[in-house]
Amino acid sequence: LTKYEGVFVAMNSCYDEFGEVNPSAAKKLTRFLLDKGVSGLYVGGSTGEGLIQSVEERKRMLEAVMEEARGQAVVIAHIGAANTRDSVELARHAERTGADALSSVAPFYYRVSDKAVKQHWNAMIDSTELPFIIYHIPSTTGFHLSASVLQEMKQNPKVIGVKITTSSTYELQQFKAVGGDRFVVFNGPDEQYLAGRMMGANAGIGGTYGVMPELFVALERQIRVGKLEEALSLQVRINEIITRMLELPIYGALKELIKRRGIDCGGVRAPLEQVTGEHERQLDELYNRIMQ
Ligand code: HMN
Repeated sequence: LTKYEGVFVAMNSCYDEFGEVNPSAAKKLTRFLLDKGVSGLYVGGSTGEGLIQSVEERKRMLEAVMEEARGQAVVIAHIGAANTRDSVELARHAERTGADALSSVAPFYYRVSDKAVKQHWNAMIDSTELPFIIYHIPSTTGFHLSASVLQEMKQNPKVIGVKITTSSTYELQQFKAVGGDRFVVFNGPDEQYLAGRMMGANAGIGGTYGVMPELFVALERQIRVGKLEEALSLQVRINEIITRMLELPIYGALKELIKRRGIDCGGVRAPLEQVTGEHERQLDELYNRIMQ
């Protein structure tokens, strides 16, 4: 197994009852995930609410994870922000804290040119010695990464991979073709982990892995030994769960399910939506399906 293969959990952030980052819960969640045998953690991404936290909070969250995970799992720090300056500060902090790699979405809110996007990413890349993983998620950033921009970015040997969150496994395969064998492609949508791996992804980064790490670790294992029918039936089982999760406010539901698994990471930060009492029955059903 090379360093960037298998299941990378897009980790939730943990808050206390006042909504402040809760390092001890974050360490517990880290321990829970590592004990399940995941390959690594992705901190501060979409699921991790990094984009709605202050720079200081993002640092605190990463520090807590590193304290627990150092030397035991690969940690990728998502440092994407709406402005380049914050991302550079987060990049330097991630390097000092011992993260293995950096990753960032494209600039969001303002629609900027390809040239500006490259400058944004290059500023982060140039600020440390760490490897860098592009995070392609056009549905939220509005920036669509083309094969030619990927090709240019890849000229820099520090750019080791791309995480692709679109439903096109054709696009995933095209990115793999641009990147070549040693370039790491991470599958984004958890619903198509198996499909992504078949089309060339080396690994996956996903938010729902965190509430059912056992199922994704088992799925990855079946893929690796070539038992594709078994892998498909696991993916189908996972998708029955995800489909039901998507009927709820997804990030709020993930936090509740983590609570049911024994770690209280608090709720989600506004404007993300909490689950409420009316969702109780659906959450119970989800929990039972996961634990079956
Ligand atoms: C992250 O940065 O949190 C994840 O890597 C993003 C990941 O691809 C998730 N996508 C979004 O949150 C938009 C998926 O895990 C997603 O939640 C899942 O496939 C359910 O649709």
